[in-house]
Amino acid sequence: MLGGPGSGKGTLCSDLVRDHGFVHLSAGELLRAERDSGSPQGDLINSTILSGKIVPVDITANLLLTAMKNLGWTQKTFLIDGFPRNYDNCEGFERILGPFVNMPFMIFLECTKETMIKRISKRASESTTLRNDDNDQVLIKRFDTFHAETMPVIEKYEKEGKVQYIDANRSAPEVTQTVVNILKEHKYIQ
Ligand code: UP5
Ligand code: MG
Repeated sequence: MLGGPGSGKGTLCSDLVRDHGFVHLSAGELLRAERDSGSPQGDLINSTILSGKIVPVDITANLLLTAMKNLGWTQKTFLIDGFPRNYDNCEGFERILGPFVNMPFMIFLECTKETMIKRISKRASESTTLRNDDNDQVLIKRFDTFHAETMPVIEKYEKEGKVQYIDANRSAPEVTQTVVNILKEHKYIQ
């Protein structure tokens, strides 16, 4: 699942896990958990997140690989949320996860910047556990990185015929239903 900050990746994945038993792996959540665990990589992860940049792929891909192994991966279909998000990530995806993981397609949540800003502002004002990147200064950088580095990834997978475009400006149930229909077509849901 890819999409800009606040496009609804996490919300969509939670709905699909609740209703259809997939396993959700958010690359951002894994990075935040690694940072908060006291890992030696914690400072690098935190400074990268605060600059709105993208963490070196060896860190992220290995966190995903370990999480999949720990969850008993051979039996599961995983929803990978927020990865790969630049060309470096794509190379590492192939090198580190490629031998084990088949990625049949990418769901791209297309959303206007205005909607994404509104959603993140609302989340920041309501959340009891505020993310340290949910503020205006970092958000500008997250949008810059999304346009400069993640959009080319979408274009790369588009050329391979692997992108499913979803209008993510709609309500969460509408977005989820559209994706459920796609997953049914591909036989990931009966
Ligand atoms: N909401 C959601 N859908 C809605 C809908 N359809 N209608 C109305 N409201 C909706 O949603 C955001 C908010 O909007 C929520 O309050 C929700 O209720 C509401 P959410 O589902 O959380 O959106 P999401 O797309 O997951 O937004 P998020 O902020 O998590 O996206 P980012 O891509 O910015 O964050 P992520 O955690 O993926 O990455 C954070 C940082 O980690 C990156 O900037 C980067 O520095 C680093 N990172 C890497 O370096 N490498 C990686 O591989 C991944 C992350
Ligand atoms: Mg998220």
